[in-house]
Amino acid sequence: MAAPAILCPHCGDKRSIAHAELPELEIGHLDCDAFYASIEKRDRPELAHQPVIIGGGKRGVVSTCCYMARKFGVRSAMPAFKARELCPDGIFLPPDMAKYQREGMRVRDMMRAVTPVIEPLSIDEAFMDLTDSYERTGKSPAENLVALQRLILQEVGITVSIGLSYNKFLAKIASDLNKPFGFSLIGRAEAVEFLSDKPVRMMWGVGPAMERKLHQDGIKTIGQLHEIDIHHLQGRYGSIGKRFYHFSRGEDNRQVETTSERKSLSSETTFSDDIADSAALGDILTRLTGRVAHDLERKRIAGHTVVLKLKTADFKSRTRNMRLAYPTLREDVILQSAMTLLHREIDGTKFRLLGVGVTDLFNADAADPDDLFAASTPANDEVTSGMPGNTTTPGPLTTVSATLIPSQNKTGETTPNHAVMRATPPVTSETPAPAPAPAPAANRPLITIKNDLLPRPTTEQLRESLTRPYRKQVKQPRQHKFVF
Ligand code: DCP
Ligand code: MG
Repeated sequence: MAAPAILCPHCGDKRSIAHAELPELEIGHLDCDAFYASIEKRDRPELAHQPVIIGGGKRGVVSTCCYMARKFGVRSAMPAFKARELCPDGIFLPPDMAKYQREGMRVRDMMRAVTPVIEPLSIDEAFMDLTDSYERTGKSPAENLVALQRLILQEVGITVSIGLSYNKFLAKIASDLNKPFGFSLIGRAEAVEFLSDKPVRMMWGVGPAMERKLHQDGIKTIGQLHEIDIHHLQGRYGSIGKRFYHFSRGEDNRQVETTSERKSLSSETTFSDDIADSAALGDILTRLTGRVAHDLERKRIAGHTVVLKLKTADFKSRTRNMRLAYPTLREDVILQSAMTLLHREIDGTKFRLLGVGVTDLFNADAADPDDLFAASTPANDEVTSGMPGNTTTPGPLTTVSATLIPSQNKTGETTPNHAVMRATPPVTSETPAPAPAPAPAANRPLITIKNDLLPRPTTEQLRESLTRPYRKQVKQPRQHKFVF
């Protein structure tokens, strides 16, 4: 079965695709071609036949370039001076991020019209799950994708490349096989052979460090991994070793996860000049954290883990996490954790990007239990929780006996709750306190806890309280065969 033939906008050739498994391939990956450059060329038809290079401004790095410029050897992330040497007649343009965001969203909306199950990976690419293609549209996934490719060309005025396969790993590889304006398929029948001579770097999760390690072990192709026992791969490379085993067999059971399942919320900024100074970075972090907290409040969600993201002047990414004792949407708590993470990274290195966010999301109702922030009441003067000041309206109170674990850091100072979970876990139903010898009743410390918060919810209960949009969508795999 062949998809409808369409004309290539570059050479005018008729294009057609055929594959024995075509009706069964249901996972698509779409990636816009030379995205920023294509948008600029669209908007300036006089540049249609010129090599266009985006970037190379103050920072001096190429963001991307059109395929014509690539013929001269110009590439993304290349220093601008090198791009100028390779392509002296190239047209260098500054990026217009707002425009690219807008156009990226247009493409995304068009994808969503084909299937609601899309998983964006970046501004110009996304996975699409077309499992319900026949039921929804009466057409095969391939037919719908070819129509989408043509529609994006007509409506947005840029070309995109599409890969279609039976899983995400292969769909993403396929979309890159025949750029620009490509449409490639990888079926079950040829997957293993196709992968056999491909470089290990092609595998999802293999960056420069893992590639080096594999090369040192004499493994250059995915086919070589196919020959190695799973236990050996796991022993040598850890959990990713298991993935190598499956990838080399063309196997990948990751689902296309829709955007309705928000996984994190963050804010980041790229500086116009690289920064190493601790105070300057701290100021920026404070501002970004304010934005994150504001968004959390607006969306009524809370994060259990604070994430700090840095990119060094030479483009090395550093991501640092701190798991909190409880989900929070409090700006001060997020900031304190993020600052701790930031200060560990300050060593004179110059950074070009700083970001902060939270992940491991919960409904705000499950966040920041009031007792952690409740001040002692006049009736319970002996109560000390070691927590910062009261932020809640006092409700009906009950007093319970409890063993108080003072929250102290290494220097003996009392510290706020969230950032010290590993060192000194607070009393929870999941982390029962060790039972020291009982203190005399008169000296026994008390914790004041709001009545309606007892007993403390378990992690499972907290998770259960997630609102629907943030809960992982479990897709039922489509049945291909029936047993009678
Ligand atoms: N980008 C960037 N810096 C990089 C890589 C990419 O600013 N080092 C930006 C510019 C790209 C956009 O992200 O247009 C999308 O990235 P892609 O990797 O998809 O690259 P292109 O779409 O430009 O080209 P391709 O046709 O190879 O997808
Ligand atoms: Mg692209």
